[in-house]
Amino acid sequence: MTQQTVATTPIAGQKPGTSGLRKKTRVFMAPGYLENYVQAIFDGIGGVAGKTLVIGGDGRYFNETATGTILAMAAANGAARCIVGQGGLLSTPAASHLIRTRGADGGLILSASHNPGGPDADFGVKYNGPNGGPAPEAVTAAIHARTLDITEYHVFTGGAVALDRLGQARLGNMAVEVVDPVADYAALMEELFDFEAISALLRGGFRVRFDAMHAVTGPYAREILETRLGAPAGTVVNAVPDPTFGGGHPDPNPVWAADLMARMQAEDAPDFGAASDGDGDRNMILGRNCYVGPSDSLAVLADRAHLAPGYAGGLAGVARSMPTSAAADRVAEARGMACYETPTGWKFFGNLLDAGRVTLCGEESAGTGSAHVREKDGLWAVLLWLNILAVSGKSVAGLMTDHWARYGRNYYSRHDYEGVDSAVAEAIMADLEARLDDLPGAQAAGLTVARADVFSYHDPVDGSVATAQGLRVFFEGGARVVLRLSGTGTEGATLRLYLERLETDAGALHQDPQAALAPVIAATEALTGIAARTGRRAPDVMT
Ligand code: G16
Repeated sequence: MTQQTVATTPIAGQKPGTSGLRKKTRVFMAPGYLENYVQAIFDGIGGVAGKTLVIGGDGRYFNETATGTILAMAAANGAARCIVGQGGLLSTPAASHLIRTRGADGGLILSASHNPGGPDADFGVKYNGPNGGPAPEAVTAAIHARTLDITEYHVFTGGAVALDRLGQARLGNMAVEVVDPVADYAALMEELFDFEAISALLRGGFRVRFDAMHAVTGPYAREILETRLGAPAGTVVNAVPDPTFGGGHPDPNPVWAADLMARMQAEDAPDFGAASDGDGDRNMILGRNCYVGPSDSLAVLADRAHLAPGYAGGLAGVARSMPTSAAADRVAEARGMACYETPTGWKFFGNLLDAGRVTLCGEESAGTGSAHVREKDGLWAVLLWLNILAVSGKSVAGLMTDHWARYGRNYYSRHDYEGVDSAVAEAIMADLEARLDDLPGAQAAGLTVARADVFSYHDPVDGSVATAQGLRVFFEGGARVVLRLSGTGTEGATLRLYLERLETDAGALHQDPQAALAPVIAATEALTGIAARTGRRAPDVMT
């Protein structure tokens, strides 16, 4: 026998409504746990017999072992072919591209995204569908349902594939193709962007620092920025994927990419700084002394994407997640583009992209992307910024100044309270939700509530409805706060506050965002009592 069927019981513990499973690495490493969840995915998508799958991950601890296990399970479940990144590596956007370009039936991506990696940190698995994007709600619901009644899994035991060797191999009856994780993706970037203009910029002394945070984008960024575009060696730092991400937290924000932030504020700062996360789908954009928030980045890209060849024909429309600021809406309105507001989660952009209603999408959680794949794409965002900088001849700060002068500034910040006792976090949300109807007209620290609701989304393409997607309080004068519980944490609850205030007075466009948002922060505390109820004096992370 080269194949085993192993009896199992429901153990995966996936939260309903989430598009994958994130747990502590040791949980995934426990005997049969990964297998149990992978079989639930296979069963939940109607089996994989005769199908082609793309498999790869972000290189975190357990990535390569898990890749081997998944290949063995795909073989035992009758898959026809698996396309796998060399060494088990594929960035999330590169996996999405491979699924699409190779006409695969879907893919499994091994990552816990921006969460830390290592035996005592986090691991994750998610399924992407044939369009290359995160599974839609109906599919995640079917997978979740299967995690609750699974009884057995199947695994091939007759050999293994050497993941370090490029080329064709076999696992039982299944073909396995080990591919260069970077090549197809780099070719796609060359199609979309003006590599000549970017190259001239980089060779002309414009200095870039790209921090790969010891994660998967290192090899992609080195190949594209240094080899193809001619940036000096050393432009990409922390470029070798490491199973523990150098012991760090591969989350490209001002807190976790503090070293890059500091360098961009130094006297000899480079002209442009950027970072990406564990699996390469998030991005952070910086100029000298200038942090570009994700919501502003989406707005600038929506305004100027036509400067890149891949978008020269203009954009069909733009979509943003609800907690993302309305900066992009103002661009869409001025340019006569459609604009959509979706719940948090990239999967909600899939239908809009597939239907050709939007070309660009973005989220406040440092994700920006376009119709070129069905995932957010960190390096893509960096290249689009470089393309715009090269063609416009402006600095990052110069672009932001121009942008705010034209459209006004949506001051924005997200405050995260991490590792909060789940019962406390849920009570804060429930108490506010119970009072939403009574809030209009109420005073909170000097602001007046205009309206308040729970966000629901009606998908205009397939008519599906997603309810309970966050609490929104709008204040007179245009400020708002959104409250949500994170769906991606692995310890306790993470309570997120998304604070926003529009400023159109040209004289007040360059304040510190925290100062500009002080009235909204105070009003939120007055409405929720978060500090007292969590015992925290300040948020753990402010972006
Ligand atoms: C994932 C999704 C993103 C979403 C984020 C929300 O990000 O892919 O679309 O914005 O979760 O996270 P939370 O629920 O913690 O606010 P990633 O980068 O972790 O895959």
